[in-house]
Amino acid sequence: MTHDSVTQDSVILSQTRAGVCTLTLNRPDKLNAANDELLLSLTAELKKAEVDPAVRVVILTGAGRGFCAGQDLSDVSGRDMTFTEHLNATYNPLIRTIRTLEKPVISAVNGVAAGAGASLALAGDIRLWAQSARLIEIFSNIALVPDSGSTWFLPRLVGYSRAFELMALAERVDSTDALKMGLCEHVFPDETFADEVQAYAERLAARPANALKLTKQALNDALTGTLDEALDQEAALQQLAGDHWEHQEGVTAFKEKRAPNFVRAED
Ligand code: LHQ
Repeated sequence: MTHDSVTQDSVILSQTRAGVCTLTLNRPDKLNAANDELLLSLTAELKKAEVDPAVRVVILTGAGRGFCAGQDLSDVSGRDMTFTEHLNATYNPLIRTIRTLEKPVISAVNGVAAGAGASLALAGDIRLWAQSARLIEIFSNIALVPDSGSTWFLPRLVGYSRAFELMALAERVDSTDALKMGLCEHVFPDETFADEVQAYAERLAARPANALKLTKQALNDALTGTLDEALDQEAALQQLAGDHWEHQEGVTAFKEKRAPNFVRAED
């Protein structure tokens, strides 16, 4: 948490403040619909944030009134790639990068999230929505199947049948229903959304980074494994957490009846 920085790129804006890196999809005229440049830049920016010691938390959000309207449909005709090749080259590395990133990623859904944009909204470790945000598993409107992780994320959050219904009917979910269904953790007013998200992210940034990295790894592994595997994984990762200075600091702070300081220059 040593310096603040801003870098500007045509399709992804990056700003780091108080340990929080905000990556903003920046094609507002198209509701941040994704072309290859946007997807590859976003993945590259995430990888940069992962190794930047000034970054402890990453926010993904959109410029303008949309979060992400999915694949840019004006950018798909005349491609010399198959759908499979396209997904494997762009969307899938992005989703894998988010889920394996060794720092918390917040999907800050400021507006409509449709198609692969809905998948991106679901892929964050934490999902914060603006009141006017909505999510549409819109793929079936153009007779495609949900991709970019939606088939994995959505049924885990809302159950099989609700996921199937949302996908089959391409029904839009507003923020009130999203909160009830568990598609997001918090909804904030549009007017204060960016500030609320930053404040939330700064709370996360003050938490023990190593413990959160290991927690993310454990939870992601547990989602696909057995109880036995989870117990073994917890025992192994607990050793890594327990051997880290953060643990000493947490215990010492408890004994000294003070707040722990989990942010150190050497991190
Ligand atoms: C757009 C888009 C867009 C281009 C809004 N593209 N311009 C697919 C294929 C290949 C491989 C990989 O995976 C995928 C996965 C997918 O993501 S498939 C799903 C693709 N996305 C869609 O089908 C969504 C299309 N957009 C919409 O249905 C609406 O725009 C939504 C419901 C998102 C928002 O509606 P409104 O709030 O009424 O906004 P709008 O429709 O007026 O859009 C504003 C502008 O953005 C407009 O441009 P214009 O020049 O007329 O102002 C749209 O054309 C443009 N835009 N989405 N995906």
